Amino acid sequence: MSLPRILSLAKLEPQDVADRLTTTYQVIRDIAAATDVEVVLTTGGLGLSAKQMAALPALRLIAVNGVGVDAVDLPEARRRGIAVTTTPDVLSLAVAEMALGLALAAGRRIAEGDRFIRSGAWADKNKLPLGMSVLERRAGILGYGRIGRKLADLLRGMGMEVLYTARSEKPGVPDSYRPDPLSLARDCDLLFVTAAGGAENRGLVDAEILTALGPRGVVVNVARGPVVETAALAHALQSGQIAGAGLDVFDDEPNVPPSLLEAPNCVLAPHIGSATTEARRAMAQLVLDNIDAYFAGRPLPTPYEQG
Ligand code: 8YV
Repeated sequence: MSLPRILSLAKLEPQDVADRLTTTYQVIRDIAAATDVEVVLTTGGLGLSAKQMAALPALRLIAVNGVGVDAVDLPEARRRGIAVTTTPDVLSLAVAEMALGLALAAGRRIAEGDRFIRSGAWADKNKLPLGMSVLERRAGILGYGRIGRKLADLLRGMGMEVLYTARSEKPGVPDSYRPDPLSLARDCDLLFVTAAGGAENRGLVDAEILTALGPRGVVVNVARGPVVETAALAHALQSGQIAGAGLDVFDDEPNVPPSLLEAPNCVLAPHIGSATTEARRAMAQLVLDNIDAYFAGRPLPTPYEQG
């Protein structure tokens, strides 16, 4: 019996889970050769455009290896009745950990210190400027979803005061609510951006928010590049309006603009928030579970519910 055909725009990791995919399915990599496929595997970053969907007339399921669906044309998927699945929860700790790491790296000048040694500056008896205590500052979470809440748990566990903003106040949570990003930025020092990407949140962190954050402020973005206005952020870093930034996501990945490459105290990471063996294994397993369920006619384990 021939294996069911799927189109995969992404490679699953680690290898043993990737092998499970290729032994269970006939994996097509070229969209032009996939006009008959009912299932596409993609990533949060790659998504699937309406144009790509148009090339796939038999498409029934878009299985995203990630949680971001901003790159999937959801209205088109809904119009055609195509289901979308994601990999919620299993990557939250990894992304939260990355956010914490970026905050510590920026606040304690860890990446700068590494460059300082390698360039010979330390051996030449130079001094690195003082850093800031990260854990003694107030944290603000912009985007209080699964990842934002996991991060809040970590930060609170380390003794930090945590504030958050969301569309409405969440009953029974231990963190303090602020009704909008501006009041959050005014009242915190570390602004963690964990909000969803997409048109709704484009430019949510702009010049006004960065000014409100102030000269002790650090912005950490593990969400999507466009949620923070790049030009405003680069300007705020260059002019000392804020103290630093830690960025895992960018507008046009993998290209990072010179304005950020040259900005002082800006720690950069190549979109590796979920890139741990543990998280990627669990994500890949969930992708497989969703695809298996589709072909078996069972309910999808983690459908993305379109609001
Ligand atoms: C990865 C992500 O980019 O979950 C997301 O939305 O951005 C990341 O986990 C990717 O989707 C992993 O394949």
